[in-house]
Amino acid sequence: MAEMDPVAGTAPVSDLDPFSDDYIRSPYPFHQQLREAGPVVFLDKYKVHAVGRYAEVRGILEDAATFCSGAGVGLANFHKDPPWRAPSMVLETDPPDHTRNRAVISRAVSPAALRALRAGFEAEANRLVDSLLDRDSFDAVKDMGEPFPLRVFADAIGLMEDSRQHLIAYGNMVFNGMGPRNKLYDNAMENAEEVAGWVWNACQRKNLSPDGLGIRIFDAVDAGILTDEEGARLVRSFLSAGVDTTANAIANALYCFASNPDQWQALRANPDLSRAAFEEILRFESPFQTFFRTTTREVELAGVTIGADEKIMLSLGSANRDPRQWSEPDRFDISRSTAGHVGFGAGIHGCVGQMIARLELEVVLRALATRVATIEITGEPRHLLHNTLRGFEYLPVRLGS
Ligand code: OVM
Repeated sequence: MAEMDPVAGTAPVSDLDPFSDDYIRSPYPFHQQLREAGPVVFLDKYKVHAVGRYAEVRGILEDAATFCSGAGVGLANFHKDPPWRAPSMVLETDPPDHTRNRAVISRAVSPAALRALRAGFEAEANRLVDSLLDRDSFDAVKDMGEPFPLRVFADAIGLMEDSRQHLIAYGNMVFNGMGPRNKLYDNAMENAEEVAGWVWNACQRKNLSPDGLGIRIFDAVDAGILTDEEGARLVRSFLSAGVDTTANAIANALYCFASNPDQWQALRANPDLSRAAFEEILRFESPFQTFFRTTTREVELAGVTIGADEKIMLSLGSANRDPRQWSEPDRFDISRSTAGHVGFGAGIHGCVGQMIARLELEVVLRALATRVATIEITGEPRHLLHNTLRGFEYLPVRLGS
């Protein structure tokens, strides 16, 4: 226990560092320490509170009036430190603006719009898996996780073709930018101007295909609900949130199945479990590990008083493996009930693109389950060192027919 800090209040003070290399590479033992230290702890290194138990994580996500997003959902408090980019109009806003803006996105990703995408997503998943099948070895990240959303998701949005690789760099900026100003933050921002410039250009109405989802945002501009700049900034949310997340989910999926061959055989035997399997992948290896909220007033949480305008770190990855909520949480089991996992968040900010993510992962898992007998890791994987996302930098695998 470190010395009492005035901001800590009565919370146990912890020297855990969720942004250290050790923690990032292997977070689960640290999650356990976080949960065992108490329902609310104070991270001495960053001077913020943190929650790792399911009940408090979920409770905070569902109380957006007390735990707001408008001051940013990373470590930085926008009230004190101005953000590196114009704030997101959904992620980093509160009602009533959030409600209005989210409705515009929801309309663009309607069930009918998504139904129209399925056949194309399936064809690309089948083509990709066929091209990788029986290769000696390939990189699940660079050869599968990244190319799939860069093709199908970017096409669905109606994005221009050239230089789409910038989306990976941009996702890195957005998600590493939610952490402290460490080396991961600085490395991600290295090429910030060029990458953010490309993305901003890609979000403009004149550069979006007339038959994609992105241009639908501009219907709200035509209706006088948003300005042109706001329309582009909402399209930017698609590009920020929709690529790195699914890219990491695909690599994490291959890792989960390669290291649990019995579960792979269960999916092969019943490919209709693909959708359920994705939920278990999200619970077990959540691409989205941490999020912050900011208190709108002094609040008492699980007996700890937290001051107004203070940041709280929510460990989604830890909540998804809290033994208070899940039986045998460290077992990957595609037949378990995953209802209530927080891999997509929860409450008013719950992932607005989750049906697109589910569609992408379902077709990928189905393409694999109907073609691939064995998934093997063929070399030493390297976990991604990243302030927010969990995934791989390098994951060599072989798919056997
Ligand atoms: C956004 C945004 C960025 C990153 C993540 C996200 C998970 C949204 O720009 O709105 O949602």
